[in-house]
Amino acid sequence: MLITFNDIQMRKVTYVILSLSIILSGCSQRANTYFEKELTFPDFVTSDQKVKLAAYVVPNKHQYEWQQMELTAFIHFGINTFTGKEWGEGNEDPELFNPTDFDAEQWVTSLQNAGFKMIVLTAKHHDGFCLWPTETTNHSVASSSWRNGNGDVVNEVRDACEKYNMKFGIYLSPWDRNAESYGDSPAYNDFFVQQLTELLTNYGEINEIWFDGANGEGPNGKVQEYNWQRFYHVIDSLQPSAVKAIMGNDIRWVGNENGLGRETEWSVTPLQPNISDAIINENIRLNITTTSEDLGSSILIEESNSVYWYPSEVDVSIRPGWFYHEEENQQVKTLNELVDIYFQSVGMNSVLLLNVPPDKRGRIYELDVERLNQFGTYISNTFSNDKLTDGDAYWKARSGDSKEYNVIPGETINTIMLQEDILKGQRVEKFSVEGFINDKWIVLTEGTTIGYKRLLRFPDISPAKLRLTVYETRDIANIQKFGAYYAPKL
Ligand code: FUL
Repeated sequence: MLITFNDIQMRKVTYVILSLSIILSGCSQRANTYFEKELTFPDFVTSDQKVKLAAYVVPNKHQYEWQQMELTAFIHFGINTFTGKEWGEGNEDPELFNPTDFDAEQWVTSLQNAGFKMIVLTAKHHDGFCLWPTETTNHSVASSSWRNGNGDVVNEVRDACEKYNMKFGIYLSPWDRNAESYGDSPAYNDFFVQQLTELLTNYGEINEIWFDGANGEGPNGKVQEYNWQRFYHVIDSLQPSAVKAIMGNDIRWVGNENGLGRETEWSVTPLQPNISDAIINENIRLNITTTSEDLGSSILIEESNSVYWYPSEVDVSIRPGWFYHEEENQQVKTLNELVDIYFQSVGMNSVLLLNVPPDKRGRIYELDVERLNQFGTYISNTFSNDKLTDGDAYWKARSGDSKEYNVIPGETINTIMLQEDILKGQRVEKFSVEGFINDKWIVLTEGTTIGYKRLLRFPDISPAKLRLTVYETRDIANIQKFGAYYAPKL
């Protein structure tokens, strides 16, 4: 049978309209009525109905796999490691790049021991120096004497990740202070596409591509206009399972670099990265940016024309800078700070992207390794010890519903974990957790959104039972996990 493009489009539209009517009529037949990654509201839906429909927007497979990693690591390494700068000028001598004891396996094993599942490497930062022997420029490792000019950092990190079964991602800075063509938009876009193509073709599977938003002037004073649609197309064709982050439309920047998620963090939002005039105008109309406090409330959704599954990633460095600086050796974040960051990122419906920059040897500095170890041990000890006997039972809740859970007799708790089954959408808007003590229910903690994971801490207590109440939910809430733990004081 010959199926034309129009037939396919027509079927898609019919399918969406059918799905919409099933959801809106409250029909019990809910299978296949989810909208993967995006939904544009048809004209006929009311404001209230938009919020209900937003509850049926779900992650695509790659976004879901990314979310489940929870802990991912950033590696900032490059010419800045050797000059002590955070933003290189682009005119640095490649000879400066000379790690004396480069060991990518040490990076991977240190991070893996601490529970991290992926490494995102700065293949090129704003200074334009490439960590792989690119054909696009001489400003790369090939012009250094490291490994006699035959070195390839990207390849060594890739191999180490493969050996230890760690996922691998790439940071490729669009802003390039070395490239002569920067600011000459079509020429630089070609150059950038070639770099992207090399990275996405020669290094096996790439799981995340990170485009930051920094966009300075070119050497000629011109500002570059990036062809984002083209970059997306290259990625989607060469690495279809990679998620595109920050200026990409799969993963959203949380909006700060302090390791702090939002108290109310919706993965479904009308926000999209500013990659076209239409998107820029829509973000302006809705008055939203990556740093807005409200990116997903009902009020905002009611005003929107489309919503997207666009979940938050919290990027923060274990040190003050993104690159290694010897003078910051005493400022490696404490275990206490790292644990707070964990609760404020993974525990607030986000993925943590923790930067751990290798030193001039090309190794992660001893103190950073020790901190990673302490962090990994603390998190795994705390969360491998669930104090509830029945928290894994799947629970479907309507607004106002409560459910009781049993605590192992005599156990003390101070931490709660909640998870929604996000394959059925993010829905809970308000909940509380009570403990049954001395024949009375007392409120231990309360919150707004849950999403993939929500962690809450409160003072030590030894209740016999817990009660979870879902006060408000956009549709039936699918609670996949309710856990109670004891997190030791630090
Ligand atoms: C920003 C960059 O300007 C910083 O140097 C760093 O790489 C951070 C993660 O992204 O946009």
